[in-house]
Amino acid sequence: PATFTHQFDTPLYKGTSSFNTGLFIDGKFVDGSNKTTIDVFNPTTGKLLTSVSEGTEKDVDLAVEAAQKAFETVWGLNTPGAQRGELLWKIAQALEKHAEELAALESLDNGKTFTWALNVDVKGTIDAFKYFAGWADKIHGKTIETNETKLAYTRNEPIGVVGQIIPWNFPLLMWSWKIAPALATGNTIVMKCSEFTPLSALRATAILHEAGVPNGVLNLVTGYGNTVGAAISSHMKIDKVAFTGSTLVGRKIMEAAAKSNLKNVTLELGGKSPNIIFNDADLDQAVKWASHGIFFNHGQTCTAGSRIFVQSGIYDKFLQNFTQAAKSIKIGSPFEQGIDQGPQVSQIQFDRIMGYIDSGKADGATVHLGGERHGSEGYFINPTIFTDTKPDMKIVQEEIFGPVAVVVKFDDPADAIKQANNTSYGLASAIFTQNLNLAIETAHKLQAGTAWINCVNHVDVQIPFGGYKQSGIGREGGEYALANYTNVKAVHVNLGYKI
Ligand code: TXE
Repeated sequence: PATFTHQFDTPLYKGTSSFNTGLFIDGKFVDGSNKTTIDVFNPTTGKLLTSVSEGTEKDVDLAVEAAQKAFETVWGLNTPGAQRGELLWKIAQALEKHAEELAALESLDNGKTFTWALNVDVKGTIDAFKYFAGWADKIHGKTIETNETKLAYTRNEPIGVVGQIIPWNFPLLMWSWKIAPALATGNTIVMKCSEFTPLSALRATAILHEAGVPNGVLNLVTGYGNTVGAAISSHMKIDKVAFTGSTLVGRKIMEAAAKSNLKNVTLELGGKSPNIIFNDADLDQAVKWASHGIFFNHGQTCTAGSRIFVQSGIYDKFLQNFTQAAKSIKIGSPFEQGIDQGPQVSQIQFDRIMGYIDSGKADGATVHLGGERHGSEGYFINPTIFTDTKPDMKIVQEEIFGPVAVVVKFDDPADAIKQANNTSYGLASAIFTQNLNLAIETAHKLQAGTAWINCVNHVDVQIPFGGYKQSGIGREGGEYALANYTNVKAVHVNLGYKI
């Protein structure tokens, strides 16, 4: 397979990255069985960057075979948890050595700023391996009392070969949030990264191999969703699939799982997260967080605080300051000093977001700020604020996944909660107030897997993360993630009961 070499000569990072762009199966980079490739574009310029191997259903079969062999020989119950933990810690250290290179690849391929890529994506990736390294030798069952003639206990056993399908908005971070808990619990992996952003996963997979991950334990099949993704979710020898992406595809994955071998499914899907700002909020902080909530990662965050409900007493002042904050966002090349926002990830996403902006205009909402592309090259969109919306408008109901906020005025807290819950999603929510009772009462009434009080988009790997309603099934992060990758076996030992 081909090698991709890129010389970075930018204000923020200088260095060379060179790695194989094949599929990674059984410890080796190989061509796809059809020898075809997928073009990868630079979102900052819209120009072709490179191409990577395109996997097929047959390649998924080969990866599953390798993963199964590894599970039965070198991984799973053959390797004690402490040893798996040690390897995860070594992986974290190896990734740390390549932190800047990985951040640069992420910026090049995804368009996020180098600084954020380094401090959020790569740091979060390293944190994930360190955190789950600690769990690897603490995966305990229980002993359960029934009566004196029985000893009953449980074991949390690895599932076996797991399939993992990830998106393009946090390519490396989602890769690590899937891989680290699966390895800690002793599973072997067939991973598919997004066809839009395969570079950091390819480089990081090679780094993991060098750090000592045995052949077949981690396999990466780059490819399209309707071929490789579909083959993973309908594979008869994959007993679990974990997915992050759109609700639409999440549905397809559950369907494929149901129609094949009823594999265990966990889903991290979209969101339309409410951000409720009460009259007594610290205005300056609320404005800064709200801006981070929607504009961080160019709005391409599943937890983005895209619906901002502001109580009438501070509505005007909030809108004025929030508009100022949005206007001060510096847009440009992700590798320039002082840039806050790079391009959207792809032409498709750019078009989708512009389509939502047009629908907001057509439905009669007011474009308070932005609403247009930025510059003439690449996929840049100016931070956009809509006001005067109605609850059933598409821009209020659907996930836009771009730098587009909807600001809504409210009087009564009960009405804000009702509007906040008026969505098919339930991923995250945020509340700004200095009244602790109001904050907690509101947090408990919101139908969402996360309630942030006086902050937004503040994710840590130690804390469970996942959705209510159509935002997903299962929790990643924290101890909760371990359940995604283990089967519970109950063992009954008869100590003398006779029949
Ligand atoms: O996602 P897809 P897309 C949302 C966001 C965005 C929209 C569309 O609203 O605008 O989804 O993005 C693989 N079987 N999110 O179309 O298609 C695909 O190859 C199996 C929110 O890019 O869901 C990729 O690896 N897999 C989200 C992965 O699914 C399939 C992050 C995600 O891509 C498949 C991304 C199939 N039939 C988008 N079809 C979040 N929760 O953060 C595609 N895939």
